Amino acid sequence: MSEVEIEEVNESIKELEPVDMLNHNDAEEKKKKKKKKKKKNNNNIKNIALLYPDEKYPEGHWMDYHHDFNLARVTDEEKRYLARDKEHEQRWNDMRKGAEIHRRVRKNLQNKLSPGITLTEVVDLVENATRKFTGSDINGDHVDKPMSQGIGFPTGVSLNHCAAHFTPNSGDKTVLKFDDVMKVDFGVQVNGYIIDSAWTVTFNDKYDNLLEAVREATNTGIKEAGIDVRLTDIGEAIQEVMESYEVTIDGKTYQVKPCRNLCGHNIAPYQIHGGKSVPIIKNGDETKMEEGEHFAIETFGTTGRGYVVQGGECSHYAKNTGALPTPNLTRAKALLKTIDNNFGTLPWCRRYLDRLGEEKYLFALNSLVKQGIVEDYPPLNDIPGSYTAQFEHTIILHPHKKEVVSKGDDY
Ligand SMILES: [Co+2]
Repeated sequence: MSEVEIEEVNESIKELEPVDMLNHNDAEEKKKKKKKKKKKNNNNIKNIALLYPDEKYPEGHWMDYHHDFNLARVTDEEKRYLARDKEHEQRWNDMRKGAEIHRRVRKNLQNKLSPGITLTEVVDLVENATRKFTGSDINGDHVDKPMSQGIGFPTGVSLNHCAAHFTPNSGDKTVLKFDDVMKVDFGVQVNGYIIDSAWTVTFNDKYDNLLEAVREATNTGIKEAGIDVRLTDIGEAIQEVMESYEVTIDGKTYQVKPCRNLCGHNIAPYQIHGGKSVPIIKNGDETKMEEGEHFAIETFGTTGRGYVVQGGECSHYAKNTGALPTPNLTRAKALLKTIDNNFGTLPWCRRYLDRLGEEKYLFALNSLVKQGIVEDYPPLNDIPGSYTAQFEHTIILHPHKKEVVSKGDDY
């Protein structure tokens, strides 16, 4: 599909769809003219490899380790560490590519967000742009190398008391409202290396302090992260910052609480949760971060009780790893084949199955879940009436420094 890039916030959505469907020559002409103008804009949506012909992608934001036990890494043996880091250059470049795509996708979205947009339109903007930038727009996959790059996981657009794991299923008509607090959490993967980054969208400034609390809490987690740092210590630092904020919304004052059962995590190839959890409270976990690992540092703050529970219609799923049983049903076997071919162990949502032409699959899907072959990830909610916010970045623990690879000028 030819792409249209329209910057104007209000007209963009309404203008985009009808024009695309018209066959009239004058409409086509106008479109072409518009496109020509946009070609000069560096925010064009096309395969990102065309914008970086040498395939070298920009580095993220570099930060020194600040703990004493890391100091040797920036002085004495830096050269040796750097040599070791070089061995992973391809991996870092893949991640930087994913991060650059993430920044461009979210910038494009941010220009088009306003009350009245539907959540389906929001996720389509994110996912179609991701497909374009990664060059995986044919059936969501590379023709020759399936799953080599593309969407890392379903686009979360969780509202208000829903903290995470909401994405619309097909037919969802939810409209974004002026008073909503929306967490946009999406992923880009290149050769299985996933960039996981999120921010919170609001239109009403009454939430500003809540967002500030969570932004600062996430930045604290990033600052504290380092080789040999204990996970509980990161959680403790995050919690302290988060709870130091008070917010007043509609005349009621709240101390911001972390959602204590939500965590950041390390990321393994094609696996969004690599096995380590980065708590956002002091939880006593003395596991340490290690050199060469890459982590999603994310924090959630809330005006509610600070604990989320599953609820609402499920959209997110992922195949489990390890030894798995054979599906009982023939239909489930076929569905699993679709899952294996298109997602492997990457998370996905029902819309992606619909897009692949799968129909009437819920019974089979539920049986895969019951057998433990596929894991379901229902929406996670704090108490009704509460507001939750999230910020998240992906960081790389290089031997000598850390790199906040998904950092942008927006957050
Ligand atoms: Co994450």
